[in-house]
Amino acid sequence: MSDLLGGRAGLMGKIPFRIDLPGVTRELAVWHQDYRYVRGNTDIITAWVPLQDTPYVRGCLMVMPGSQELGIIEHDHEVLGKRHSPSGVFGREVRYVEMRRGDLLLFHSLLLHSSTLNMSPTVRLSIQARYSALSAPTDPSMGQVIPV
Ligand SMILES: O=C(O)CCC(=O)C(=O)O
Repeated sequence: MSDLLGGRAGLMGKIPFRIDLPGVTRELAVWHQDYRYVRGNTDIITAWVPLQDTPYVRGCLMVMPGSQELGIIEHDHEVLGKRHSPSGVFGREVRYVEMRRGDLLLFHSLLLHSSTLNMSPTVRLSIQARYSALSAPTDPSMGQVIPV
């Protein structure tokens, strides 16, 4: 992590644990950059960890490779009542990131990504840990930053 962040790294104390029940859209994360929610600085890295095999039908993540190069994008569309996504980005390449239990997906806080619906008959569990350079500012809502 320190190599990726170019300095001593810290783990943010807020580590969400997601429980995505089959067919439930309530907590679906529409296309977004984590920076919109995590704030602090733009070089934060998310570690997305599925706790079971997560193929397409169980709601693997979708990403737009290279979209972190676009910088901070306005999330100008309201979706599902309370979430926001950017418009004007949907001409880009999209990849579905199917994962196995034990895999780890690391991505930059400006990378555009989205949930997909859990269409399997079983629950989808995941955690998202976030890392920042200790020297960079972080938002207090993400908790204390613990040196790693
Ligand atoms: O787990 C998901 O479906 C979405 C997670 C996400 O968008 C995130 O970790 O930033």
